[in-house]
Amino acid sequence: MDVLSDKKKEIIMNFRFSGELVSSASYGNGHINDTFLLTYCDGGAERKYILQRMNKGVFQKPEELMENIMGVTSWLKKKIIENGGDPERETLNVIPSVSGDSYYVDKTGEYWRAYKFIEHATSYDQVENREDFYQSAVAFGRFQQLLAEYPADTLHETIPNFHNTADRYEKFQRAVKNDICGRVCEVQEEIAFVEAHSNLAHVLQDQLESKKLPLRVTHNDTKLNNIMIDDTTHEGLCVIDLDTVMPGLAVNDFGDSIRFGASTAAEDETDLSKVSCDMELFELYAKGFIQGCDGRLTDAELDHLATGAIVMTYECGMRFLTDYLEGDSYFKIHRPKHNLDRCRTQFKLVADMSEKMEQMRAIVNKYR
Ligand code: ADP
Ligand code: GN1
Ligand code: MG
Repeated sequence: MDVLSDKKKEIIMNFRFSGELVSSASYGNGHINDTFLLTYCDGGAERKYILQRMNKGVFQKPEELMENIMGVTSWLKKKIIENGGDPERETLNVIPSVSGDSYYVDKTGEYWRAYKFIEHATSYDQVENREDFYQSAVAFGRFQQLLAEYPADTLHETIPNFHNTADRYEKFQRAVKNDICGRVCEVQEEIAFVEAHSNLAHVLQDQLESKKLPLRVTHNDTKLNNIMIDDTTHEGLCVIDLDTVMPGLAVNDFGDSIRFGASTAAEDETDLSKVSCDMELFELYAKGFIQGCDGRLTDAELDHLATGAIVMTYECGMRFLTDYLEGDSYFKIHRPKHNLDRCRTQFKLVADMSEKMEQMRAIVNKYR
C-alpha cells in the first residue's frame, strides 16, 4: 500500500510547502524511514521536498529526535555561514508544519517531517568514483569538527546503546536463546562466527569505559548514502540522516564508512566471492577523514581507526542476524532472507579485514 497516497492530502496540507503538488514518489534506499520526494510547481518554478515518515519503532521519542535535529542544523547553519558556505545546501533545512513545529503527527499517530530537497547532488549506494569516496571522508571528518564544541549534554540519546557493541552482543545472544521464528537451526554457521569473534564486542567499549577513547558528538550512521556529493564540484556537500547524531566514538564514524563504502560489493550482495575490503578505498578514506578532522584526533583514536572498521562491520552483521532471528522487524527488507544476505556480506568483510589489520594500521600511520 502506498502509505502516502492514502493520507497524502492530510499530510501535505500540514506543511509549509510552496505551490501546487505535481508529483510524489517513494525515494532513496534508506533502511529505516519511509522517504518520499514531492515535486511542487510554484508560479512556474519547480520546488522539491523530501517528506519522511519517521520510524516510530526505531525512534521511540520522535519529538526528542527532532529537537536534536533542530539544534544540530541551527548550529551547523551558523558555522557554514561563518565559513562563507551555502546554508541552504550544506546542511538539512527543516520545513516547518503549518503550526510552526518541526514535525507533524497525523490522525493515526504517525510522525512526519519535511526537508528542502538538496538539488544537483547525489547520494551513492556504492562508490562509483574513487575521488568521491575521499571527498565523503573529508566531509564526515569536517562534520565532526563543526560539532566539536556542540553542547553534548543537550542532545537526547535517540537510540540508547546504539553503538554499544557489547550490548548488541547480549541482544544477539537473547535472540538466539528465544528463537522466536525458529530460524536458529539454519544460521548455525553465522552464530558460530559471532561467537568466534566475540572479542570484537568488547574492545572499543572497554576503551571507552577506561576513558582511553574520548566521547564526542558523532554522526553514528556514516554510510556513503548518508552524504550528498555535489554533482558539479564532486565535494562532499551535505551530511544527511542526522537521526543518530549523539555522543559516540570518532572511530565508529570512521569504521561505519569503511564497512559500507570500502567494500567491493553491495551490502546485500549474495555472491560472497565479490565481497572484500578494498585497501585503496580504505587508504583514500583514511586520508580524507584524518584531514577533515583537522588534527583533532588523539593518538588513541588514530591507533583504533582500523579497529573501528572491523568492530562496526562485526556489529552491523550481528544486528542484521539478530533482526533475521527476530522476524525482520527493524531493518526494511525487500526479499526473504534479505537480512541474512546482509549479515553474510558483513561477516565476509570481517574475515577479510582481520587478515588486513596490520595493513590498515600501516595505512593510517602514513597520514597521522
Ligand atoms: P533513512 O534513515 O531511512 O536512511 P535518510 O534520511 O537517509 O533515511 O533518507 C533516505 C534517502 O533519501 C537518502 O539516502 C537520500 O538519498 C535521500 N534524501 C534524504 N534527505 C534528502 C535531502 N534533503 N535532499 C535530497 N535527498 C535526500
Ligand atoms: C541503517 O538509516 P540507514 O539506512 O542510513 C541503520 C544503521 C546501519 C545501516 C546498515 C538508525 O542506516 O545503523 O548501519 O542501516 N540506522 C539505524 O545499512 O539503525
Ligand atoms: Mg540513511
